[in-house]
Amino acid sequence: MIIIGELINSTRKAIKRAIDEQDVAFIQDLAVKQEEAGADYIDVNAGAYVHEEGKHLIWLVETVQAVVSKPLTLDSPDPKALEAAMKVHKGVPMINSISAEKERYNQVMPLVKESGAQVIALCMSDDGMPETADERLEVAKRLLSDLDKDGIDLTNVFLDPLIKPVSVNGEYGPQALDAIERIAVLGSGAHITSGLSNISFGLPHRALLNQAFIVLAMGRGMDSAIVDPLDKKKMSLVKAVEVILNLDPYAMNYLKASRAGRLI
Ligand code: THG
Repeated sequence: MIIIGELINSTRKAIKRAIDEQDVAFIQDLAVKQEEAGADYIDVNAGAYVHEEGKHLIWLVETVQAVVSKPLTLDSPDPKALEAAMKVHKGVPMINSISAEKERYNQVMPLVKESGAQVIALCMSDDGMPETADERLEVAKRLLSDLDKDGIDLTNVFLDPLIKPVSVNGEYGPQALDAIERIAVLGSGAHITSGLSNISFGLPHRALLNQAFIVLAMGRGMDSAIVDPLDKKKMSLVKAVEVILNLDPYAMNYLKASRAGRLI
């Protein structure tokens, strides 16, 4: 599993405060903790600042990269903010995100192409947010075809089926899982990721629902997730599922995590 640590997101109150007060130590502590917990990428999001998103995203990139070696996931729908953040990012980042919306696709595509960055592609088009697995699959196929035509190596692409809360509609769980499986069996070479904590929005014991969902989604072919990596139970379940799906030959990683006292 490719884990993208989600915690440095300005929609969270603590992060908004830290950005407002330019609290370097707070952001850096959270970055280091996520890397130590096993995050492969650290997501940074300054979306709470409508007019100054680029400026704050640059600050987040510089602040986080001063203390971690893992690449960052630049989380913004705004091509200008992405471009500004990419200029200061050391090494190749992941872009979060492109979509099948015409304007966004055309504006973000050159950034992906020129940089060779990895990119999250949202299963969303100008027709809006997809409801059913069928709709997600159609958008996913179109994205794969367009990205391929534009010369993007599909192994650098992370399709995001867009997870919606089961508290809003009971069918959103099954529909998301079906979409994951049907995208996985296309065998395109692209990864599948999602901001899976959306699944539990509006219900108590959210961590429990997120844990259940990540196990089910891995079983259907999801190989990446945008999550809170400080949740030890979830990270332990990921390691256990990797053994069961034979994604961790000879349980090497599992045994290593066990010896290091990281499993619960
Ligand atoms: N897909 C992609 N990117 C994404 C998302 C996605 N980026 C943003 C989001 N969804 C994933 N990241 C987060 C980050 C933090 C939280 C949830 C998702 C979070 N939320 C608390 C809540 O909703 O209750 C906020 C509470 C607080 O203030 O701390 O922590 O789907 N490609």
